[in-house]
Amino acid sequence: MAGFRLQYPDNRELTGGDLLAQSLKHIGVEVAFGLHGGHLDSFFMGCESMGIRLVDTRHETAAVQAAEGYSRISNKLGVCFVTANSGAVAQLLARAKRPVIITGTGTKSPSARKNLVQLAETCVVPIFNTSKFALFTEKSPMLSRGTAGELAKLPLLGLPRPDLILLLGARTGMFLGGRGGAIIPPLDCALVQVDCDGGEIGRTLPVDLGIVSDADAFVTAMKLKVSSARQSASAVDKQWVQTVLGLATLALPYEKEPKTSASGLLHPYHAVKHVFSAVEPGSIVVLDGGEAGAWAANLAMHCQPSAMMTATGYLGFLGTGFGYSLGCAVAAPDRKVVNIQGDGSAGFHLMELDTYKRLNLNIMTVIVNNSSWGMSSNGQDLVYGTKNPARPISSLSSRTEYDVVAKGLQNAAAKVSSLSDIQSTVSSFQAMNGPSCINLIVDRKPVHPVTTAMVGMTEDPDLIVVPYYDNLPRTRYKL
Ligand SMILES: Cc1ncc(C[n+]2csc(CCOP(=O)(O)OP(=O)(O)O)c2C)c(N)n1
Ligand SMILES: [Mg+2]
Repeated sequence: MAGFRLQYPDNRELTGGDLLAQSLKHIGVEVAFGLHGGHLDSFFMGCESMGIRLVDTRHETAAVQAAEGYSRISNKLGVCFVTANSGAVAQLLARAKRPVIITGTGTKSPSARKNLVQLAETCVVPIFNTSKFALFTEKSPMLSRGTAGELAKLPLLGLPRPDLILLLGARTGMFLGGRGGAIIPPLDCALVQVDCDGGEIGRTLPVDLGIVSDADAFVTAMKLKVSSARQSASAVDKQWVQTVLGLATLALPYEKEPKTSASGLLHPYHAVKHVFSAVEPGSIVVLDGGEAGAWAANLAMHCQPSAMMTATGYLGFLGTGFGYSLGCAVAAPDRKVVNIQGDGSAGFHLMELDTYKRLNLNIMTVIVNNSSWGMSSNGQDLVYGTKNPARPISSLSSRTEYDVVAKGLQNAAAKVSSLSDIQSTVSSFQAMNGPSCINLIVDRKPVHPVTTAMVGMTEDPDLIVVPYYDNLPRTRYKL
């Protein structure tokens, strides 16, 4: 847009509303449709000064449609305005049949969580935490015991997917299934994103409504708005809500698979499940590693943790669980911390076991040891299959004795390779005060579905496969 000279009002200072109105005027806008909201007053004043006609409706939806109708007939830009955050969201919520709230680290203060739970209960909206940080301390029938990853089960089960997702301080990207659409449906689902960082809004997925706001302030404002909206429309499919809340406790198909492989190695699902069934309720679970963390994310609920966090961050950075666990143990000395590692990720910061011992922290490190960079080698299998048998740099030594290293660092430690020893070892380590480490020997197979989803293997010639991130559309150049 070419520059233009600003007009300064005679009787008041220039506001942001003037800037918007004058910019609209400059691109030829003559009419704008909408409904009053206090946040918009400076814009209205600007429109008055600019001679932009304001047409007020009785509902924002009509204003949106009016702007569209106006634009079609006049061939000019159709403009509508809606007031700040909660009004528009309340309307979306009131219409949604299958709404879901996904919270991230942006919603964590106890008062905000209380407001959020009340809001979810009023509107009958299930709350899912992202796996980046999930709190399970609140008691509410609307709170899922699993993380947002549970929503990926819906299409697999042939069940309808959400028609509205409200992201509250939860970044899109790897933890919400990337652009692949496994968690956030690409079609027929309105996406509302609330984030205090405007740069996050729409960063990787197009949003229908973006709101730059502190998530806690937003929830408080919404609570006031929503009760009246909800009374006038109770569109929510309550049976669907119960179904999604039950996803976390659905039996997984691995339950029926043999507990050991032909070569006698433990199935990672069964091994990790046995660990968690002996872990004390209320513990904090920290997830690291590749497949190791993915199996543990499915199974941690067996110990009713108070919190669960994925340490690897949005870029999947391995090894950070040692530091996260240390921070958790210092913050909550009365709770046990379970530090889930792969044998690969364990190598990054195993020396922190020394720190754990010096501070005598109650951290139990579980190294889910498949003698490989499992997610890497399983990914290579998925992409190269039999076409190329090479599996470069994806195996690790099966002779490395992590438990011996841990003992040298004065942690109680054991190597465990049979199911019958898992629960007794976990129980005895938890009963003592101080750090411990279990070298849990498991099989590299089966491949966890998270790996399959993240690798995103496809023969589609229009896509470039980028394992572990979003596939890219293939750009073709004319030579
Ligand atoms: C710092 C860092 N380096 C490399 C990777 C790439 N990477 C992702 S998963 C993975 C394998 C992890 O192996 P392990 O910790 O043993 O867990 P497993 O998948 O075998 O359970 C690797 C190397 C990464 N995510 N982070
Ligand atoms: Mg491994």
